Amino acid sequence: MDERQTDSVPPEPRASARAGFLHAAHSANEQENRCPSISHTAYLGLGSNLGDRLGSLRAAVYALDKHDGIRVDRDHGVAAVYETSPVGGPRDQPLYLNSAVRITTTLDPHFLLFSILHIESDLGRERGERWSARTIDIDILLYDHLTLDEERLTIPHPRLHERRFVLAPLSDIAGDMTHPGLGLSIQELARKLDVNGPSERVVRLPDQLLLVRPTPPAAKR
Ligand code: A4P
Ligand code: MG
Repeated sequence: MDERQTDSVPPEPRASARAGFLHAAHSANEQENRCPSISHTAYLGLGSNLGDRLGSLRAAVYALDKHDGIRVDRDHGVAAVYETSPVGGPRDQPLYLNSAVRITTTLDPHFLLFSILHIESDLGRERGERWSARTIDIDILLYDHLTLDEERLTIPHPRLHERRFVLAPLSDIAGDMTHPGLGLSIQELARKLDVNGPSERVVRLPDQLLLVRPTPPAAKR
């Protein structure tokens, strides 16, 4: 069955104060930022360790795919879900679910981040202490072969290569991609971390868990 045919539809993203800084920067030339004729490939990391973790990851995939200028590569671009122990932040946080998706997008990196912040806000993301528990976190891991180092946006994600909870799902869908700053493939970075890195828990759950439509809030018990 094509899961897209079911009738659950999360609400449209709403503006958030957090996204305001980007909105101000982009509202004036929104059309140019959408670059309708140019398509880019980006990889996004997804994480959740609060509430209905799997439901939040599914809702994020659904919202991304439904967003203007973003398409999730549902055939070959959705990683497995991994249950991972929290890295950094307050003690005694719940375990995370992490995954990653490949998107094609006509949005430039700044407008993509702006859109992601909207989606996170719409899915109940609240920001507290750094690296504290969250309903949903969506990070831009890679965007074409771009490198960007700005106050509000760094691409590739600056800690991508240090984290098994990022590299494990990213290896599923971008193992051969070269990290533009480090010159090693994602698989090579993952192997390096396996040998030298910290031993955080990363357990792979079955494939395709993310392609199930999210349950609409009204239908939840
Ligand atoms: N920002 C800069 N570059 C990017 C980028 N490439 N993608 C800025 C997305 N955002 C980027 O992010 C803070 C700000 O980073 C954004 O407003 C944007 O302007 P945030 O989502 O508010 O907060 P965060 O995610 O807590 O910050 P940070 O520093 O990006 O955290 P990390 O490095 O993503 O780590 N353990 C497990 N097991 N699984 C996890 O998913 N996640 C974190 C967060 C810590 N420990 C974890 C996990
Ligand atoms: Mg984040």
